Amino acid sequence: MTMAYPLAEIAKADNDKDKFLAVYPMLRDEMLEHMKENEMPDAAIEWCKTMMDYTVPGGKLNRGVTVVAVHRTLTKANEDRDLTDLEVAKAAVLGWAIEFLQAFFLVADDVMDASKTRRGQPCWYKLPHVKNIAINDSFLLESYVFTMIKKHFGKEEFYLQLLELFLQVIQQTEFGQLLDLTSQDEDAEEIDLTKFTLERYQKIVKYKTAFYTFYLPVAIGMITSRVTSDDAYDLAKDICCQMGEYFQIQDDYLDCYGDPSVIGKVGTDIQDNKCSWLVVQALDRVSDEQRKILEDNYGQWDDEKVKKVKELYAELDIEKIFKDYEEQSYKNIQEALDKVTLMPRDVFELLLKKIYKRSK
Ligand code: DMA
Ligand code: MG
Ligand code: MG
Ligand code: MG
Repeated sequence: MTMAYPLAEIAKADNDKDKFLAVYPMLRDEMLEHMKENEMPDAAIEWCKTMMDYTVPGGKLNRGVTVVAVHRTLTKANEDRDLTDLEVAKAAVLGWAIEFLQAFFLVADDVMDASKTRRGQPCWYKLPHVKNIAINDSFLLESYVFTMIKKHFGKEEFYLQLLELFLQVIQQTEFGQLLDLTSQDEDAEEIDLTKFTLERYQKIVKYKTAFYTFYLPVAIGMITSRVTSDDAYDLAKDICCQMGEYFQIQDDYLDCYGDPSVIGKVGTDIQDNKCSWLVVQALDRVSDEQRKILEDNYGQWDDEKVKKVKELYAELDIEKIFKDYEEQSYKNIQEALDKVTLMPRDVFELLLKKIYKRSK
């Protein structure tokens, strides 16, 4: 069964984020109701309620809110009108589908990356009563995505298009996570720095981040706004991949230089032996002795060794290299947007504004 959309709350809220948030309790309760219909006992339902509240709504919600914003921008451009509260509610359901998807990826990502905190609290798998159950919880979060899409969009003519988009983006993200997790041989005695190339880096981030973070919310907004031109989707993909690369480079920068109390997580990329943008840039500039420092200290859970890597980054002025990159990348994306005629530029501009010089 589906519940009533919280239209009064949506009408009352004066910004998209609050309108978006108003839809969460309905969706969560629908998922719990769905479990009841599947003979799940109260304790299982209670577990999932706690799990969803812990892992789903506590982030920046940029991806989810973007679905509403894109749908609004395209409706304004095509029909010269604002969205009704019902249209906002339905777009918000798809926005939440992305946020549930993101929670699925992050719960699993934190296990795989051995992270400690996320969104200012211990990672879900870190809770003593959760541990490995988090793996199944991540699968459940993914399954809810499809339950909510079917409930709310199962009768739309674009239902199959939506499903295929989600399935494709999930697979792309998992391909990216595969590359991210296998960029070093776990059993090797020494690390192989020759594997940390810019080409490899670009492929990892396009797949693990760009598709689900940028292309997915934009493409959903396009589908719900009945955009049918393949060229428009290709163009959106191209620009979203550029923005996604920029966004993940910021994430890698913040992993090392961000304030944990602001980003809500403690960095682990150096310890995890990640093919981070920072190490790729460092390798481009090191002397033979400096390269040796990286070989001896990168990829180990040892605070002294992490410190040595960070000292090397400071010597190479990686922070400045990032700041220059950030300016250049922003300019490049602006130039790409100048050429956009197939779609209203605002669709992408609003995404870019949200991430430029972000500190979290
Ligand atoms: C994020 O990579 C990608 C996915 C698909 C979750 P990451 O491990 O750098 O993310 P975070 O820094 O948030 O752990
Ligand atoms: Mg991670
Ligand atoms: Mg990761
Ligand atoms: Mg990261």
